[in-house]
Amino acid sequence: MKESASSIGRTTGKIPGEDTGISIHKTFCSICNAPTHCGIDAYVKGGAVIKVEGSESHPHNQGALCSKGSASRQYIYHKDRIRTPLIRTGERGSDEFRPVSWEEALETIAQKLLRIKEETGPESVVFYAGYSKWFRPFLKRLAHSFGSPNYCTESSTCYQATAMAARLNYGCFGRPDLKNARCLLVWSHNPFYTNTAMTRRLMEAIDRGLKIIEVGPLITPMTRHAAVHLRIRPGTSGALALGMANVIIEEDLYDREFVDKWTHGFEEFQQYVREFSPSATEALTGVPAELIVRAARLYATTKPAALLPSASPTVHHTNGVQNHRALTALIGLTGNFDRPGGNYVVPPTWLNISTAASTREDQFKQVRQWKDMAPRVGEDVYPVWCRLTPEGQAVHIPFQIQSGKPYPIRAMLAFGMRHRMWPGSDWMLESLKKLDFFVNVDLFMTETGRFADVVLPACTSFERSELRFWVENYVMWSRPVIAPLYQSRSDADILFDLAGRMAPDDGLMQKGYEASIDWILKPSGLTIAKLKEHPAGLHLKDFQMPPYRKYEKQGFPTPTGKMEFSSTILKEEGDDPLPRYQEPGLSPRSTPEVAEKFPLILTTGARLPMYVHSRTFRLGWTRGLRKDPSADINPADGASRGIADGDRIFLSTPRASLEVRAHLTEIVPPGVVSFYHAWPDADANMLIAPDYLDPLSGYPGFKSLLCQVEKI
Ligand SMILES: Nc1nc2c(c(=O)[nH]1)N[C@H]1C(S)=C(S)[C@@H](COP(=O)(O)OP(=O)(O)OC[C@H]3O[C@@H](n4cnc5c(=O)[nH]c(N)nc54)[C@H](O)[C@@H]3O)O[C@H]1N2
Ligand SMILES: Nc1nc2c(c(=O)[nH]1)N[C@H]1C(S)=C(S)[C@@H](COP(=O)(O)OP(=O)(O)OC[C@H]3O[C@@H](n4cnc5c(=O)[nH]c(N)nc54)[C@H](O)[C@@H]3O)O[C@H]1N2
Ligand SMILES: [Mo]
Repeated sequence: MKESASSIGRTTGKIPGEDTGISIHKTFCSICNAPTHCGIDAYVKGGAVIKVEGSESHPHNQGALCSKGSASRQYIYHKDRIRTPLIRTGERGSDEFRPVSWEEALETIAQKLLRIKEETGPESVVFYAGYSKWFRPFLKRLAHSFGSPNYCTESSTCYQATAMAARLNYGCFGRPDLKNARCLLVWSHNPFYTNTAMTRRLMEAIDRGLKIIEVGPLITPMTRHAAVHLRIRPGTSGALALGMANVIIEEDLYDREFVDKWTHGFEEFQQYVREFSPSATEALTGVPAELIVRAARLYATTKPAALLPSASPTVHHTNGVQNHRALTALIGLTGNFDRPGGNYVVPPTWLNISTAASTREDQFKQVRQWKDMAPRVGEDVYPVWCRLTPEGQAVHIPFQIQSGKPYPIRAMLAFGMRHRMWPGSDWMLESLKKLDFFVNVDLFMTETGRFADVVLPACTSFERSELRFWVENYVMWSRPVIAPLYQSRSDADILFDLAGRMAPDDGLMQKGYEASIDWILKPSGLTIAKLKEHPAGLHLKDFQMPPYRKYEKQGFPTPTGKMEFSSTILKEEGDDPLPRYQEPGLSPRSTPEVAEKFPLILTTGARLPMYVHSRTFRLGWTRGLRKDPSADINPADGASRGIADGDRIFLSTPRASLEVRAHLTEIVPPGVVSFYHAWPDADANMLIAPDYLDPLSGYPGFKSLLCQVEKI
């Protein structure tokens, strides 16, 4: 029934065939994040995409497609696409550019960057990638071949701090083994909005009896499936995790054998968590003590149990890394590390996506050792970050541009730099203006691009070839379904062309894009030639997944060879080795004097289903779903301020004030305001100071500060 209903719906009007001139090409959408990209069937006629559909043959999305992917045609054919390479002729920001040839643009970039390298050293040039991941290995390779340690990315605010916390505890990290888990502790993650294709497997697991514990201040589509929802005050994840550990240890529900044999620093940890009795934890987090106890028991006694954290909400706080260490400590405490149904360690294959196949991505990227280059941006301020994260700390770029210390930063070759994503976004922009030379490569002319000296047009995933793996043990080498629009080119082509001009000694990059991919793929036995025989993608059926409990043979890749409740690295660096809880920098408890004027807690950037950062605001279909910048406010907080739903309000912090609309909703708890971060006409990051950061990772406190709302 279902089959035929959907196929009738699917064939009306646009039927592939010789008579209609329509053909179907397999590709994938890359509007959101690499691990969650969906397979697409693109209907092409006369060199144009006339329709897109979720690919039923693709194991990741199995035919489904979200609101963003469905708007792919509006994305590809948007009028704001940059059409030619551009060189600035007017003042920075004036939007006066002259169209130039690729040859002129690339030669200008190469000459200018080589001159800067000669004058002040290769480290004066930063190589930067925004949210896009697919070309990053080539960008990092180019930076290192050029001699600069300063490969920096948007991951200076996303994911890497969670990886850092897990590395401090375990030396590595494991993904939830959903297939075998009986309990899932979902900590600040809303896959229904942010990882939609995964939710089918989640719902199947729930139907099989999987028990869900949800942690997070907001009500999400997950909440109604959760056995327990712990609605914390933003910024108190660490305290909650320590409170759960308290119950698990006091009630003797922890895995004694694992803890005795495989952990370091348990006594100190045990001593410390005594402070976090259920009632003390309730006072800090706002979660009723009885629910904390219930969740701790459920997680510790339902075996096996897995933790599903997110890439960012637990670390977008001034206490982020220690927060995240506290919650990942629960995995070891309950003996769920690298076990079936727990958190399973599978090394990444490509672009941080783990499958059964292995590649040489790391060797390809890190072509020069850190010790053979100047220190990275931020290395003096964030040494732990730099020990554990193979890139610079980009949040420090504006500080170093402004101070010139320890050495000047004079140029940036950026792919998708958007200053609005950084805390104190005006400070990032002011600093970029001080560069001698700034190049930005993007699909669209952006606010940041207007300040660049050279702007280059990149193309979409429909117009290029790329290598992509999926966790379902699936791989694809995509082929362009249409030629690049206007004069746009793929980022990889741009990078390999620049390598020819700027890194002539890099023999592998000189051989080109496909030769480099074949080199990277070598350990897997795959080649581009073989992948081309499978244009819809290839199942890695004959590949072996790694065994569980690898630590029993190899130990943990930490300094002690054990899971560390007390971190050797943090101790060496003079930081607190325990996952100690600290209040957010701005909170009713830490700064009561600020809270008098700004009594509400502000969390920025909780995701909306139809927007991905700045990407889909331009598209009529997605924009129509939520038109105006609006702050989610609990009806009680609206009522006490005389604010009705839809009213114009000021959303203010001690740093700035924005005019937005009130969206009264029970999704946010009383006392909390939630505001999306990337509205083109109301920039959340103006509200946040550029130095409101976690001292260990440098991550911004995007998700816990203080604010007030007021009717205009
Ligand atoms: N549609 C869409 N999908 C996306 C993105 C997007 O912009 N749009 N962005 C992608 C990116 S880059 C990322 S990093 C991921 C993020 O993906 P998610 O983490 O899934 O998304 P969020 O909505 O940021 O946060 C999830 C939950 O965290 C909780 N939360 C909010 N504030 C706090 C807090 O202060 N403390 C704690 N502990 N929890 C809090 C809320 O309850 C919220 O529902 O999504 C990716 N997917
Ligand atoms: N206040 C607040 N700020 C936040 C967050 C928050 O929660 N709150 N979240 C943070 C997080 S987790 C993240 S990941 C960042 C994301 O922040 P950004 O990196 O700014 O994310 P995007 O807007 O998706 O992408 C940046 C640019 O890349 C361009 N682009 C898209 N595809 C391509 C491509 O294939 N090639 C090239 N060259 N360019 C392309 C886009 O058009 C866009 O202009 O924001 C961070 N900032
Ligand atoms: Mo992110």
